[in-house]
Amino acid sequence: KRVTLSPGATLLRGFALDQAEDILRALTPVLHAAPLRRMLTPGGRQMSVAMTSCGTWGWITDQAGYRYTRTDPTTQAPWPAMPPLLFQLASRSAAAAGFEGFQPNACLINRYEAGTRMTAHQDKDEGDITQPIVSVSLGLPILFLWGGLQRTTRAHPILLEHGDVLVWGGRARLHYHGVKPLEQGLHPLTGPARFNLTFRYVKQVA
Ligand code: MD3
Ligand code: FE
Repeated sequence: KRVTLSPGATLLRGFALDQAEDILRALTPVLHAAPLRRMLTPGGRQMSVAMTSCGTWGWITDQAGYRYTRTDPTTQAPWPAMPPLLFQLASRSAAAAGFEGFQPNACLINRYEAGTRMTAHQDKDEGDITQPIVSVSLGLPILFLWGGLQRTTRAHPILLEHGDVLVWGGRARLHYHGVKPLEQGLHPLTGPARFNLTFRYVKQVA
């Protein structure tokens, strides 16, 4: 089922459901090569979500700021390659939402446990806001908070469940968003956790 949340924002309910186990299997070697870690915000606070990346570019934050890098600062190695299954899922999702030819070169992997949350933010480090972002939710459900173009706009809660895919482009690309703290639970495939994958196209001039 396809739901338009606002111009540019499409929820593809259950789009990744039949591939969920294969996706999680493809993530295992990635998480081995680039372990999940809780990074520091530029303000020096530890993020509550554990993150890592695969693809040409990975997103990091530390006391110097937010940015995309070609190497993982914890291993000094290039980020692990994006598994083709993930690339294809992201590209097919974008096309299903009207964004043909999406070729993500970064996949951010977020792992949530009970109490993990993400405060309202914009995703604007990619250098090309004409490209959409595709998000895939796996495991425990969470309340996603979808705001407006200003931080103060009241956010709408949307329940994101296992297998749901969201595509954000066009006018929705710079909307503020976050998630409520994850509730405790146990999922047959992910145990006490929720994984969120976000696929991006990073355009770097340097
Ligand atoms: C709306 N992740 O990784 S996914 C993030 O559930 C992030 O882990 C959340 O926000 C999560 O940056 C939300 C849905 C999402 C992702 C990117 C967006 C919504 C978006 C970019 C622009 C607008
Ligand atoms: Fe985000």
